[in-house]
Amino acid sequence: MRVFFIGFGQAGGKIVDMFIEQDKRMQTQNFRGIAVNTARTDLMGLKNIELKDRLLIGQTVVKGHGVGTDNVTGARVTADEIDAIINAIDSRGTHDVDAFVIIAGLGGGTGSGGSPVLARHLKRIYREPVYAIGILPAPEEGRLYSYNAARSLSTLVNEADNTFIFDNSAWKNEGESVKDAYNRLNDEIVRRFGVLFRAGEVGKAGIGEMVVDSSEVINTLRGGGISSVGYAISEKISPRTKQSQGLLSGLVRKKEKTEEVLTGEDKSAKIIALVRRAMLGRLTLPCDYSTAERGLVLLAGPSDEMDRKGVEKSKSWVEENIAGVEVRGGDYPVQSDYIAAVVVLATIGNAPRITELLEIAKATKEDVLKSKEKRSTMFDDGIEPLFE
Ligand SMILES: Nc1nc2c(ncn2[C@@H]2O[C@H](COP(=O)(O)OP(=O)(O)O)[C@@H](O)[C@H]2O)c(=O)[nH]1
Ligand SMILES: [Mg+2]
Repeated sequence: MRVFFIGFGQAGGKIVDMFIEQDKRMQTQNFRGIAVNTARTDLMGLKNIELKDRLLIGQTVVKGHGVGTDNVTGARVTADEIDAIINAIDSRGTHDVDAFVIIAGLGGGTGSGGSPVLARHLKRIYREPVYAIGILPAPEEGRLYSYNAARSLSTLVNEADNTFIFDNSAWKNEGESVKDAYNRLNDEIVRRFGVLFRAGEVGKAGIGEMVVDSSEVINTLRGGGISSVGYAISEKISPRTKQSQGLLSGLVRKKEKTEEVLTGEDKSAKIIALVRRAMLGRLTLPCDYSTAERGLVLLAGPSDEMDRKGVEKSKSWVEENIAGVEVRGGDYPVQSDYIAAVVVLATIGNAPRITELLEIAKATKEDVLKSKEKRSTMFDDGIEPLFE
């Protein structure tokens, strides 16, 4: 599909920058993107998004220095300057776009406050679906980040057509700081969602066994709410094996049939194993997959590694394991030495990390209120103030 990315805030901008980089490297034209921020230095740090596609907002309020962790200000300046943001998107072109994807770290200020506001306006203006990829903060970043993320997420889920979650805390290693992990985490994000959002694009490598098109991605995400994504990659497909297979099939025509049957089964088993690994491995948001309403299975790799039966069987396996019965999927060829499998668990019913986040946020809110009360009663003992 063709995706228009909007990177909101620092994390969002960096990740969109990487999607654009991937599109350049792969010489495809599936992705378009802009970055929006209140901090000038964050925009300057980007490499692949063109200068004219980096939009600084809130200048009259924060003078290019960013809103810090104040997501209420982030939301306000976004609402105030929504016309400038929409203009920037329009001038980049939207006529051939299949979906909008807003990306933001939900624990900060600009992306946290701005992305739900932008989602609401995009939905009002365009007919195409508006998705979000929201990044959850790690608890070590402090309670304010969790509080921000909980407020942002509960708003975003109502505005976007579907919200994918990537949980920083589930992905950073023990003992590693979140900041040190950013590059690696962003790489993980771009790989997974790169495969997902390229679904349905016919590249140089030909047409798949079971073609998926963008409407299948869109139908999978129709239920809204929160979704999580699994991913697995095969071992490197050795070019030698490929060559000798080609040679064999050319030389030994009569034997070909039996060999094809064997290779077919091998291929199929390989695909099923890969899809299982994708769903049972670490998800972008760790969650109970059995609560997912819908599923999508995507395979990307060299066309001679693809197998219709393998795709069908892995779809059935996903269907047996999730709550709902709708599992879509297919494959698309890419020139690569690997096969990648993506499983989208759409509209999940339960994720411990979200529950935890909401609890932290509730406690934080109560503490904020209590400390306000304390301040107001402390001087409440009869001393007259200077003025009322
Ligand atoms: N995965 C990832 N998370 C990030 C990155 N940069 C910041 N974050 C996280 O995103 C959240 C918001 O930070 P930031 O994007 O700087 O806020 P904003 O600029 O005010 O929108 C925090 O929880 C950060 O830990 C990044 O490059 N990758
Ligand atoms: Mg920042």
